Amino acid sequence: MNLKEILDKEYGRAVAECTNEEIYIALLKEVNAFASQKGKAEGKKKLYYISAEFLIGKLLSNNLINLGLYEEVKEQLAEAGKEISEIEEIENEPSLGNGGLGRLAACFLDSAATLGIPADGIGLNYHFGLFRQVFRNNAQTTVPDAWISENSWLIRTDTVYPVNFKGLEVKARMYDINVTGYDSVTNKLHLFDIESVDESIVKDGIDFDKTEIAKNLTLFLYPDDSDENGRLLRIYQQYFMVSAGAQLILEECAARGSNLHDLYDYAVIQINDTHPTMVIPELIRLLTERGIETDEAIEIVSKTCAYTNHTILAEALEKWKVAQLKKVVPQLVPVIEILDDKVRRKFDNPSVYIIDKEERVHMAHIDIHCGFSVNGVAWLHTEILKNVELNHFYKLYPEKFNNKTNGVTFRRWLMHCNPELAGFITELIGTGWKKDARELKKLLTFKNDTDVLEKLLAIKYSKKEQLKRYILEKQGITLNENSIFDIQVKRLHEYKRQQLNALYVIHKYLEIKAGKVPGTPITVIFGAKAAPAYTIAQDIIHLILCLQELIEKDAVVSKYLRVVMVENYNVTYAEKLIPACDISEQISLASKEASGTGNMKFMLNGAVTLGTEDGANVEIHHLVGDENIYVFGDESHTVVERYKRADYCAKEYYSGNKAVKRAVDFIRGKELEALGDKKRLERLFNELVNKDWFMTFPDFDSYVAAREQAYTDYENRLEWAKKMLVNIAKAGYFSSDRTIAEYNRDIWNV
Ligand code: 26Q
Repeated sequence: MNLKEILDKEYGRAVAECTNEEIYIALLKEVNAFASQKGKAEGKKKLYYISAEFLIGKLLSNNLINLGLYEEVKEQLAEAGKEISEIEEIENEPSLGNGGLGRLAACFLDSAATLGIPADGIGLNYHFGLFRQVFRNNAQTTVPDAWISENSWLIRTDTVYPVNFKGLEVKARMYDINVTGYDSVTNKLHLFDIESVDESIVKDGIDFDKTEIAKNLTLFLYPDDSDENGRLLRIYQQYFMVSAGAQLILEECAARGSNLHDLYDYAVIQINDTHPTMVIPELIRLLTERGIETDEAIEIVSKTCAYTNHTILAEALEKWKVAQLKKVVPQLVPVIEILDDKVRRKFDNPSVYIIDKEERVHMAHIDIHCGFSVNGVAWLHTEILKNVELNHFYKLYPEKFNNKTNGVTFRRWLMHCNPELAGFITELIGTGWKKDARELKKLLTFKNDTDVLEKLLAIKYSKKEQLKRYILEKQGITLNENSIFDIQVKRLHEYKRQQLNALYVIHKYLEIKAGKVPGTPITVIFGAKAAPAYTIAQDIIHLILCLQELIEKDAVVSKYLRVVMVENYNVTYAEKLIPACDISEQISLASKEASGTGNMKFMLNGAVTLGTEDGANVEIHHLVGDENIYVFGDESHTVVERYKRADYCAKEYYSGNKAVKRAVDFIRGKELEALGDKKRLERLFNELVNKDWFMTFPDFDSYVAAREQAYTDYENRLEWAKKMLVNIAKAGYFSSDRTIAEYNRDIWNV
């Protein structure tokens, strides 16, 4: 790519004379043209990955890397005195996802394109995505996060489908984003939108009139669903996505030669959690409309659809009232009733019915009965689904259940975010790992090579310096690059237990006050958005921000311990934080985190995990061995049994454990009251002492012990570097290329 020529043609100016924005726009056009030239993966059968979330992150560097253009563009920019990072700054990050599930969908598209699999994504073009988080008075506030501009990666297409709601017909227009594979083909992400969206109805943060569907349908991802109109809006969004998606799939398959009776030979639809479940009744409806008998239509669809479960939290399992569906999509209700009727005739176990006795539709039950595959996202998660949560279904359909341990794309999560480490790995073992991540194992031969270990430490240090510069610029906070970076970044949820991390911070603060200072200073970094209606999550953010301020103002303690909560944690922030991390906090209550994918990204970048035996941490532990991970806390069977017995009493632990009591009491002590909101802090205190639903107290002692051990071990720099090296070397298993190859082998067969 000749940047000079491109800019000369576009603007008649030299590279150095162009603004960053002009360069960005020219690159965007050029990259899209390049991507199209690559051609798409072709074949009779195609995978459609349908998801309410695609957390794709910025695309410029990602696409340049995948198209093999990154180095030359970077060099040409440097010749003109420009840094590619300045050009990256121009791009808005589309926040079309909440967290793990959405980011996984983006990694999967990257890997499918890389492996040359015909695979497109189907989703929604939310204008504001998820909210942008702003801290005010030590609390989270929310504002719309507009990302679409003339110069986004969206390509408007001429494809339009009608979508019918009760009393309202709208048009779904398809927008495409190119999905570049690494040294491979270009697939598509199809995002549907309606023309009549009106961004001006958003007032006062992220509030808007939830009843004006034609104006608000694609404004936000998961608008506050704490009121009835919000819940209905979610149904509108889901149906809009699946109806347009189903029409696209039928049209494309017919064009490839399907007579629709053989749809499953032309399409496989992976349903990403239950949010797109309505695609099943919608496809059945569309097939019968096209003259296929209902029974056959059900069979065709059941051979086409596969379902991935991402959570075992009861409250996240979607159930819609029949009455709600009737208000929005009455045409689907008879189809769902037929499906339910079939289930009732076949099985006399109410726990597997689709419609329960309270007239609620269990979306996951539709997926399990009417799909040919049900998969969990990590070994432990799938075991829990089979043996506990979905055991009734497992007994009916053991052959449908399978595990697909998650993975992440190494293009974004190593080559892009940590070129220093990627380059060093290539120096040591060649380039083969980029196409076959298992080759990272070759690094193990350098386990006792002091030069290699020292270089690893030097790279980590430089990534800490870079993060320091970034946070200083963004938030005006100065980190100590010589401290231990101990990081927990992920959505805020009680089961993820940021509150346990915060209790440790209090504990450490009090220990330092008492004169027990750590050998190396510690920087505890948090990043998390909380759902606006999730009160306790907001309270936990408040606690963390108050602790940040308290310690900041304490001249003595702040020499040894600092807390920093980064604002508006997103993919771009993750790309800066993860390479700079020493200790990766993965401390969910065992059995609750389906997999986690941050854990994999940290490991790949040479952080050592401090975690519970939960989700994919179990597999990380197995791969790296006891020496190279810090594991603590009760195991999942203990937790599951404790829930079953329903005899957990937080107060007993609180009264019986001095360290727990001291840390918890601090939440409503005078130091924090002076900085924070008494009501919030009291509420959090009471929640912990009287409920502690995610059982932080039983794990507190072992957590403190494991964390102290990690800090002690950190002092021996070469031994620590060995742990880093083993983590990097063993991370190959967590490449999403491996995950996608398994999906294709066991489920998709495209
Ligand atoms: C449901 C009902 C009403 C409103 C919102 C929702 C809702 C929204 C988003 C439910 C779930 C989600 C997102 C779930 C999610 O991100 N799960 C994560 O998926 C990752 C990829 O498999 C796993 O690694 C994580 O462990 C899991 O938490």
